[in-house]
Amino acid sequence: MNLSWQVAFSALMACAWGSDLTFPPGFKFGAASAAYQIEGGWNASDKGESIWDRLVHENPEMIGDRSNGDVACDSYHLWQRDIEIASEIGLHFYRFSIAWTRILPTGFSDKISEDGKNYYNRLIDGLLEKGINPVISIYHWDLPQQLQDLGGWVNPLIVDWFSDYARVVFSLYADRVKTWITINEPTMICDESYNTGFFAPAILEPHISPYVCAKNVLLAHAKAWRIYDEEYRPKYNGEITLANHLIWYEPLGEEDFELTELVRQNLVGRYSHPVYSKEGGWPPSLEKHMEEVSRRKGFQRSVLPPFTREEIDLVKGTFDFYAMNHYTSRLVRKAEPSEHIGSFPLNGAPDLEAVFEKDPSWSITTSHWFYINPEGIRRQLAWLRKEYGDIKFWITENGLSTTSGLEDRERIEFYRDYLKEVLLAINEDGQKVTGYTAWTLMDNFEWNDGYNSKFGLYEVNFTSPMRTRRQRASARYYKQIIDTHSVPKSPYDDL
Ligand code: PNW
Repeated sequence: MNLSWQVAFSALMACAWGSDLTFPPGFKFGAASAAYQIEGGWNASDKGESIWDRLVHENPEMIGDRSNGDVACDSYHLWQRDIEIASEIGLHFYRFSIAWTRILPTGFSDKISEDGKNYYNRLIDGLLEKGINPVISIYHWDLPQQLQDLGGWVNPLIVDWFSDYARVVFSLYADRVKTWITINEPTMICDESYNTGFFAPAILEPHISPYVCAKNVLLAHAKAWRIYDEEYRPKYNGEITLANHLIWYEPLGEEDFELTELVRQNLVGRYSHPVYSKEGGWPPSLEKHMEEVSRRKGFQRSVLPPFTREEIDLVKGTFDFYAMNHYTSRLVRKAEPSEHIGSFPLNGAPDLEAVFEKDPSWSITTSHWFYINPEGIRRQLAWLRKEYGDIKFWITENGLSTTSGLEDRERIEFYRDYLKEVLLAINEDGQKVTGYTAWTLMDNFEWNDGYNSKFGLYEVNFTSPMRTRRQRASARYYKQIIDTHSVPKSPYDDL
């Protein structure tokens, strides 16, 4: 069968086994990765040290298998193979991140590394040669240690340090890269890290830092967006936004509706309202709540630092689309008096007196935090539209962790079920979802889980010096999704 016949036939089959399971014309599929998780070459050439280099070397006990990203998938050397597998799947785009310390070894823009610059030049050109669009995340958690020593994300000067770095990256690659993510998942940078102390920079300080960090991350994003908008968009006409990690929160009982809404404002709203709402600034309900909590705790001012009028205007509207990373859901209930409340955003929200639970119907995965609830992705999209209007969405991450094996039936079923919900959002709810990104192209260093949790469409053999990549059944299924522009039956559906 030639390709167009194959597409028509599969679309017909898709219609036959469910409602309309085809994606709208122009819908794009890709896969994602992040520099620290795949590159290795942690001190190759003049690369500087990042906060993840420091964490894994000084605190190996914080990583499940006591491993690190020193070599990881060795993409620093094996990038051609990465392009090859992206091309085997037929990806429309490949989302990867730039290691700040590979481009700017000191963290500052006084010195640009030739080797670092060339590494990403080769990767970008190689992808384009294969017809795969590069999508760049400028920051995916690997802050230069030197900047951390100066306070990192809680020092307001980081707004300039980050935007200087972003300008360097634009100046090097904006001629060829048309889609940009400034910062990946502020909630992991500001909440998960400071609330647990287990995420780089391994500092436990849950009272002040998450909120100061949130403000600085938003200002840094906004400044970088405006640099692109003013200096690069006129020439290259690309698109840029930040990527938010969204857990879908449902109320446990009817009495928990209002609390759940406040929890959503703390995760989604705190990083979205300042950017996507008409009025800008913090979500009003959260701002009011944090003022009360701060006063109750004895502070003279809110721990959620206010924006000035100028800052509100700087941040407001700094998006071209909404980039959503989504994996999992939680049920929310009010904490009992003196009940221990786990850390935000996964287990609870102490400042909101909320406890998070799992619905018994959600199955568990290899990652301790990850329960499967496909409906969550559609409900999350609906909530975002209710809050911020009819904006354009890209799913910039979604995928499943497993332990091992090439016949990964669970991953196929995960993609089938989550993509069906994305289709319902598009076809039934009329949402403008225009792209979907599988996390991840190949198994890689999964942060605190090390190499124990595998999210890859390709398996990587981490005991071989060649870091051999082998195709999983899910990679073939994802290729079929791309080729047919629909959600086909899983190969296991008839078993
Ligand atoms: C994302 N959670 O992180 C990151 O962008 C990736 O680097 C990471 O490998 C991937 O998802 C899988 O974990 C998340 O706790 C980390 O809900 C934690 C959560 C979600 C996403």
